[in-house]
Amino acid sequence: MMTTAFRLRSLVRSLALGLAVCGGASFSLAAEYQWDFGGDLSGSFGGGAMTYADATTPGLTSFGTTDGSTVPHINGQPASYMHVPQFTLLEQAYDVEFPSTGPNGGGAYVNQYTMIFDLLWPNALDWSSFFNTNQANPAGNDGDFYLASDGSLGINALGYTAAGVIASDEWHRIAFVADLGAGVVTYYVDGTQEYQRTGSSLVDGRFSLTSNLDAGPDLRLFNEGDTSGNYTQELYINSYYFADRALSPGEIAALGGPDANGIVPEPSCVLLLVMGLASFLAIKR
Ligand SMILES: [Ca+2]
Ligand SMILES: [Ca+2]
Ligand SMILES: [Ca+2]
Repeated sequence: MMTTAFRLRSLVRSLALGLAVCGGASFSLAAEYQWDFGGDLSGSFGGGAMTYADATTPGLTSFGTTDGSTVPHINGQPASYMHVPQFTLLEQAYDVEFPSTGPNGGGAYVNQYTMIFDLLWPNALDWSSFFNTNQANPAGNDGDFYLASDGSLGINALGYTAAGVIASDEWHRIAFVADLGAGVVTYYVDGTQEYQRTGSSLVDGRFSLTSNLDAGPDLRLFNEGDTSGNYTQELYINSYYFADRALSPGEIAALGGPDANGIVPEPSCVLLLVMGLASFLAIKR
């Protein structure tokens, strides 16, 4: 028979372990958000809001499951996806809001973050914007990260990977990891670093995001405002992940390549806390 004091110590130890693993040495808990596109724009965890940016986008957007022929499975497994069209208007696309994310990284905006996309472009590769940090997407305001027609990834202001890191009609897991105050932005494909920008601080510049201190959405996905051509493309997305911290190379490597179950199957912190509680209850019995 366990004493009450022992039970409480066990509970505290379990919770402390969970918090330590979640937050690292600093115990600072980052917010994580994910969308897995099981039929609509609702999120899987994190409480973020993804919405249609205009009234025409819902009719251009569809949801489905890979069939292994028209749309390849992911590692042989059926995956739920959102089918995104090539847009024709600046107003189209998807707005994303991160309500638990405040300013970080030494500025007034979000300067430390990670975005991960499980994506497939079905057609011959051409310029395709991942996001515009200017969520209003005005004419003349470029996207801030692109697939280029040679299969490289990047943007002039940060630099590009080698050509051919992306192939058409293949699922890839693409990560954009920003620590803007440190001047470091790193791109990964399928867990492998393909490019890193280093240099002067980029704090509160074009790559920073608005936060929960700024009313409304903080990011626009898959459109851009360069009016010299159409730099959006038809694509399929299986999963989209955002964290308001810069994930380490080891964490990105551990997440690896695309997965039909999504980028992060469970929010790691909640899972660890649940495991801690479960072990406490097991001891209690
Ligand atoms: Ca921009
Ligand atoms: Ca906001
Ligand atoms: Ca999915």
